Amino acid sequence: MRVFATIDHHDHHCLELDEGELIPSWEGPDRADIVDAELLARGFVDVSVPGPLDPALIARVHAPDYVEFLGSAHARWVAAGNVGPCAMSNGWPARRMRHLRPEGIVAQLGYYSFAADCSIAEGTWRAVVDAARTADAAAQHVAAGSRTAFARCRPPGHHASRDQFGGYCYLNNAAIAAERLRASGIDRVAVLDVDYHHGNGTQDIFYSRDDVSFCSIHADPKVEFPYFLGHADEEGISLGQGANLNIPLPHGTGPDVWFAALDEGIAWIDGRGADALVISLGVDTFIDDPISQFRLTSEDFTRLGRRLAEMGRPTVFVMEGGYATEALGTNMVNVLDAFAL
Ligand code: OKP
Ligand code: ZN
Repeated sequence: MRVFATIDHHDHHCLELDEGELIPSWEGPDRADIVDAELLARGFVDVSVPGPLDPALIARVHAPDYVEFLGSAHARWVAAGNVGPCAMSNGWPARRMRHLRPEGIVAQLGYYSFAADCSIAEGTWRAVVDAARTADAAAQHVAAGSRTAFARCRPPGHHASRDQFGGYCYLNNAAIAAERLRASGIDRVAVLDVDYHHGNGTQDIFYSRDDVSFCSIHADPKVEFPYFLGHADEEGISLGQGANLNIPLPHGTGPDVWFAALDEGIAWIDGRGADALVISLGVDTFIDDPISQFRLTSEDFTRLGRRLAEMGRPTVFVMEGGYATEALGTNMVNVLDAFAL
């Protein structure tokens, strides 16, 4: 299996507001290093550096003013005299307030984000660009006729919407991969999101379209981040009506219920008739994940890879979450290894 990766993510280490404290983010540079080490140890040596960023592709997924904001936010934060190392807001447009773009950097950080678990460090934009390039390259590889490819990227992307960051995500790597497949002439694409958290950004980006179907299996937003999207009655709108499937599950969900949900999602995708797949591959469904509440084992990730292979479709894997660092490499590569067989 071809792997696409860069190491230019190392200077992306942010602070997050967690349990009332500002802590180094759970989503740190070690995550990618751990996955890289495991890939190498298990013979995934077909590694490529992705090509340059394609602004036209990014513009199919994200608003131009948002992309411009992300690229300049940290420099503006410093220039405005803010002392903290990571740019973050302290106010957001809530119920009955107006969504007019304000002028200052702190206010704009609120305008362009939906959570305080995610800030912008000096090296964030460079890592974000590389993650997007990586997802694009993996999709191009599959569009050119390969059965599969893995985008080993960080930061993750599935919480990022057209114009808001949050949940450790800035540009939506999976959506970028899906758009590359579409732009390459693949008619029907399905994104299957198996990360523990709902892929609210991906859902939002494709919500009114029928050419990219979206299915997410995740912890119920009533009790889990991102809290405000991911319910079972969100089925898409206008042209996209019926092209969105959410399967929220309770805290404590184990393999029996989780794999039954996966079968339901796969049957739905089969019914939609997808020509290619993008997998938002988070392994934070793992029993020992420090911020999550499902109960999959490392062996279950092998089972997941096998089940995805049975779908028999060209498949782009895009790395999302997974925070149990001791097992992260094993869990992520178990999926890829089982798929590649
Ligand atoms: C990103 B991805 C921990 C709070 C964490 C945000 C989680 C973002 C997950 N106490 N809040 O979907 O893995
Ligand atoms: Zn997650």
